[in-house]
Amino acid sequence: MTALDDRSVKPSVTTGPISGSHKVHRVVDEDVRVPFRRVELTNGEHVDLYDTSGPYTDDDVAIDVHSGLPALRAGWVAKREPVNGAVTQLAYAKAGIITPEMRFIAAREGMSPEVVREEVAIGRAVIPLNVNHPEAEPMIIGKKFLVKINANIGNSAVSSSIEDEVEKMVWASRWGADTIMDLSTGKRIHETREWIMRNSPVPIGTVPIYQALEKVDGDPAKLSWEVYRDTVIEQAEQGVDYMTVHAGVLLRYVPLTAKRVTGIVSRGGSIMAAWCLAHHKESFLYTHFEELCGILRKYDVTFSLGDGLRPGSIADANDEAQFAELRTLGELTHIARAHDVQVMIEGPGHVPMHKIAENVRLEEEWCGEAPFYTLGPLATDIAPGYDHITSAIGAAQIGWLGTAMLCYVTPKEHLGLPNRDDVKTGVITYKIAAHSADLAKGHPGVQEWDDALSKARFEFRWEDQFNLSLDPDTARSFHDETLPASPAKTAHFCSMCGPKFCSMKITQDVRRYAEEHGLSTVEAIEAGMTEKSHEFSDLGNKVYLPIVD
Ligand code: IRN
Ligand code: FE2
Repeated sequence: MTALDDRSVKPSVTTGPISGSHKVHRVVDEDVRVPFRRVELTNGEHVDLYDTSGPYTDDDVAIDVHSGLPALRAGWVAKREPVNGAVTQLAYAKAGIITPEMRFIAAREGMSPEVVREEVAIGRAVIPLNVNHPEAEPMIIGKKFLVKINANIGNSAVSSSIEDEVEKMVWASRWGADTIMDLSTGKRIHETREWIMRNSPVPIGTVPIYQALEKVDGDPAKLSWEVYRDTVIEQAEQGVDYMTVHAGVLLRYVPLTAKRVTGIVSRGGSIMAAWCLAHHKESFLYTHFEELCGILRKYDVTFSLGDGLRPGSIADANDEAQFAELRTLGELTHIARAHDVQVMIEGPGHVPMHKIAENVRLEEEWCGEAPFYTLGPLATDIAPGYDHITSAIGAAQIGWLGTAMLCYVTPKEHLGLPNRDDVKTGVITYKIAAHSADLAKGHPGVQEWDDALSKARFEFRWEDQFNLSLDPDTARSFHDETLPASPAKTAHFCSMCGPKFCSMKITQDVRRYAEEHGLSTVEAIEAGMTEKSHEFSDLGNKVYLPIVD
């Protein structure tokens, strides 16, 4: 019996299109059909948006979570022939081979397959897809491509169930999460992950040291390379696409954190630091790194080299401990690449805005431009309850500077396990940061979405404005709060300024006046002003006029 046969587990997941849009597929060839979310506009135009939601948002969707999603890539994986003994995207890319995954990604990103191959070959991009996760739709993480976002889910010892976590996975990808990390540390870790893997349309990441720690009853000193290795194999067999490995937390770096305001805040980092100190030995993740490469290579699992010494406060940003670890991650990147294993690098954390750029510069220099994947960073520490915002400020900037994936932070950060609503808030907040970064980078075609929305707004096509927004449901419901009647959805004003003070309406009136009088807009404004000023003097140049009935 597999985990999914367990009928006592009854996940109920959200299905059906996001309001105001429907799924379309761009057919590249007989193998490759790339999904997009199409928003049909009331003026007859449409906008196609990048779509991470998988089959859950198909029109006539019939999802059975007990059987899992269709194995989209099974045929591609089956046809793979090893090159240099490896079946990884990196090995193929280096050998000049364009895989079906690369073709899929090219169509999804609007880039040429050759650019995709090149970026993977030089290690500046990764395609995190385990051969055992055929349900996932191919995606790429790299600075030349759209900035991606990751959503963390997972239960803890005190909170949440398998059902909740499966729905959070579906819910997060519905709103735009490009990858999901299952950080479960509570009960039934293996089963929870099986449910998530088999039903996830996006790549799944994990931190194997968390499960390894569960296996030794939560005592870091009892960890060993063998327990860890077996956990990695167990998870790789299940199909985990990328794994956080805190291999840069070296014994000699631990004292560098002694004077920090917040010490070691990374869970994985603190577990490894505890092990190193307990045994007074170098980290087994570091000493067995090549062996680990051998395991990841077999499944094409991507390394996400963990920032176990990331700063957990503004005071600790960019300190010696953080950059010592980063240097080691650079060393490990080159080892992994030599094994044809894909690598990305995790980054901070808490960093004030003026210290953000240095993080990107050093990561690129030391880690051979491996995709950077950062947690925010939070630009200030003072707003618990709003850390999706403090971190999105840093995330937008670091994304603009070249970070390839942003790990979301929810409003519950530092306070508790996020629920479904927090997951959506985190995802939408990070889509804003990522898209803002894409705009600033001048990524081709990205601005079309903004332009379409702004045109709809200016032309009072309210329905189009709602439907084009990242979160149509919220946009519509906010409008409904004050103007619920359907005529309001075509009215040339909203309740913010009312009919008389709407700047957009006034602009349109000016333009109409110009057209009717055969004037340019500038002339129209002048003519309109003169007309108004005559009116004013005709009435006796009085600002306050007597009321006349
Ligand atoms: C991302 C960048 N830096 C850290 N992260 C994420 O933080 C990482 O991918 C994982 O999802 C989460 C927890 O990591 P620690 O606290 O074990 O380092
Ligand atoms: Fe924090």
